[in-house]
Amino acid sequence: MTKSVSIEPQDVFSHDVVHLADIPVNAYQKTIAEEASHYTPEELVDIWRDMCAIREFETVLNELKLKGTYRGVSYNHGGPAHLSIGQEAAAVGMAYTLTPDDHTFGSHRSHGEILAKAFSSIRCLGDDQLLSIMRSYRDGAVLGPVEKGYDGSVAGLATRFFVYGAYSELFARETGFNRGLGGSMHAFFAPFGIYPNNAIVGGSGSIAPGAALFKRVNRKPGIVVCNIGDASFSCGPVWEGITFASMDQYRQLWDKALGGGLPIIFNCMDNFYGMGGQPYGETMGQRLIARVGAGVNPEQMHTERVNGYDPLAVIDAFRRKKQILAEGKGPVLLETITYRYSGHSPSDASSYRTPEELQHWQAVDSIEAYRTRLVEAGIAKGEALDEARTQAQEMVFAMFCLAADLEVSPRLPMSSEAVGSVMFSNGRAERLAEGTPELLQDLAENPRVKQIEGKARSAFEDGKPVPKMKVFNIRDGIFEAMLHRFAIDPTMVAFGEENRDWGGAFAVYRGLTEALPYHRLFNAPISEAGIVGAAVGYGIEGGRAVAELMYADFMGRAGDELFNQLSKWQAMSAGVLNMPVVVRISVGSKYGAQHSQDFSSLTTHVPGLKIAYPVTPYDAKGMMNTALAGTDPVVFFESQKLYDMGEMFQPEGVPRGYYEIEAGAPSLKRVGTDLTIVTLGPALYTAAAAADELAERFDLTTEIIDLRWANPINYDILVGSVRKTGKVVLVSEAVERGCAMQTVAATLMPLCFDDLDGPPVVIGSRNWITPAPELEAMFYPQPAWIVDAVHEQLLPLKGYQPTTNRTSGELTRRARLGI
Ligand SMILES: Cc1ncc(C[n+]2csc(CCOP(=O)(O)OP(=O)(O)O)c2C)c(N)n1
Ligand SMILES: [Mg+2]
Repeated sequence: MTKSVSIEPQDVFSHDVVHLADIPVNAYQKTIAEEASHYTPEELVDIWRDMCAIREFETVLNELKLKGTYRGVSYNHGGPAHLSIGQEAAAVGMAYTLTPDDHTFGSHRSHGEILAKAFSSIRCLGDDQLLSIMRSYRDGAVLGPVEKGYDGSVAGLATRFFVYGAYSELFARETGFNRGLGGSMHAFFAPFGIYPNNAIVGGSGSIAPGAALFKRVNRKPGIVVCNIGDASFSCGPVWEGITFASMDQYRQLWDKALGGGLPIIFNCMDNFYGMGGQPYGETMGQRLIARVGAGVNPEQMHTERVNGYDPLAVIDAFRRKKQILAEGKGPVLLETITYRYSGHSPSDASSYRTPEELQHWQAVDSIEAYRTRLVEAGIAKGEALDEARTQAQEMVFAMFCLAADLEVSPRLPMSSEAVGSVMFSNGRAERLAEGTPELLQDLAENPRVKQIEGKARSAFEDGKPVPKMKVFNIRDGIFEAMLHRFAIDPTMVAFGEENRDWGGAFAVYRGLTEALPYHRLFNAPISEAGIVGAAVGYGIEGGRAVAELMYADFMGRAGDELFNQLSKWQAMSAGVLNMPVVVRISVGSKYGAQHSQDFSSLTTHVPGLKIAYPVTPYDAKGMMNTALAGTDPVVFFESQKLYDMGEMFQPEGVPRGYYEIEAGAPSLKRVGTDLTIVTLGPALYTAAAAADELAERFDLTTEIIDLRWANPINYDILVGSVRKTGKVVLVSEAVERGCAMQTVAATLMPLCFDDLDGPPVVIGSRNWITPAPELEAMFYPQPAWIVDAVHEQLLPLKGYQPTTNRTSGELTRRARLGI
């Protein structure tokens, strides 16, 4: 399909000037009297109480970190405490207008924000809803300690519940929201609309847009707020998240009924510092973070700077910005000015700022200033406000004491396998929501479906190879699996670079454009971090996303999203969250050093990812079916060399119907008795060629096992084979040093020690850059390398002349040189 937005020279060459609109700075100047229509006196006092509770929560932590004791209670808190003392008005103002349907994401410094959001959500929810949330959340594990002996209101109980759950989480207690597996910088509580905070600076910047995408695609109410610091605005993934969130297509090309631009506010909590670096005047050049909005879209992201020392100014801004999002004109950028009195962390000696600057901010402290305004406006008497503050402080202190008490709030026992048990959810979900998936056509009418219909499902017919154009190939296998799930799961979306009209970077998606509306299959900006981050946010919200990275070499561009986000959120949430996300990554060749590296081993090293690398159409379809029916993150590698490959190993060819291939199950591709070759990726075909030579020239039979999954791995079939043959070679196209096959070899060694004739031999690509296609044979493992290794390291082959040098001397020489 061609583009509907056409580009014409007479338009783009016409003389013009770009006018930027004014960016409001502290436009809000209302008095409390002028705000009377918006608040009851009680509501104005609630704002004060919320700020006081947050200040107390953080003060307890500050004192503990600095002195080890607070009000006579000693406690050694080993973990981090990035406090936001001074930033309370910004947090309360941000949260005040939000409902539980509005989802916040935050940073390493978000204790104040999550407390403020919880207090606001508690006010929105009825008693029955609150009780049901507290009783069902982790089967009442957090509620138990706080309801004992408490006979106050349900809202009061919920407030205690939240403060206790937060402290418990910070103190690594089983009674924390996530059993203490998240901790201070990652705390969240989804039932109140509080989504993950992120210890990676700017981490939420690429994830939160995925949450907003989920809301749009699945027609969910509410908005998303991405709370990140001023220094994070120089992080690439934040910019990528902003560009992902502001794509024109949401308004220009997507079904209008979905609601237009993504409903997201990027809220910069601008406290003027990173740790010691100063974005304002030192490490960045905008001076005004709000200015960034001017570069994003014609509306300048409706950007503005607001006074975050006045809670009512922030509330006013959020009220107005929510309206903009409701009109489909998002995203929005807000710069909320604030300041932290506390250090970045308690070890911070504040060597980067003067005591005078600190004093000047403390002199206009938001809590005290707001108290004065309430009293002067006659909203409440000073004594009543002080009484409210004391009550808040006592409640917070009591919850701290409960959380600090190891009897009441135990840690996971050291012998526990709890962490292991939540690394994967291992779930199965036909669909992640009810409803009819949106399709544009009867799939039987789809041109690709029809084309595949006429293809041979095996590489050979009557013993003869089927011509390339007529054989069902790996592309088709992935396509069939994806189409199947698209037709069942209404939440499923796919996106990436060149995913729509182009047909996916390597034509795997050809035909999907005709079948799916824009919002289920779309082109993303060239933003690998933005793409994988959005998929993570989409998954966190409960949707199924398939993201595509064009080349494995580009994984570094999405490094944090793959290694810290996609992989870790299930476990950091103690299993509260699932991550039903597949990241398809194509492994290149022929394009030289930066487009041809098999990086599968990088992801295999990362805990929390399932790694698939199918190299036959049968496996590609079955493994994609498994990935798309599961609830775990799967990194799905595909070889560009093999996309056209027909099925050579499955005697009946690739089934037309649905089937799954168990995660971690290797595949016996050829039976033999003299040698085992274990492969991952395209090395299967190299091994097959080597096995042919060993059979023809030396009368040896080789058992070939394709791992298919680099994680998990069921070793049974490998062990059975190696015990039988006593010799094993492991081959993949990843560079040899540190590749996943080294781990498999090291694991097999003790399992099969008594049966091995020699140590397992690992063969990978050379520890070099990938050279030009004409030279690739010196880099990727060749059949002769395998035969050479057998001869040199396992079983001398009579009369054989090796073509490469795999002697111990040569291997140690290379190691010494680091090549
Ligand atoms: C990717 C990354 N780089 C560096 C750090 C270390 N670090 C933690 S907080 C911080 C400063 C962040 O400043 P800002 O984004 O303004 O947030 P603030 O701390 O002011 O709330 C740094 C450098 C990190 N956690 N993550
Ligand atoms: Mg900052």
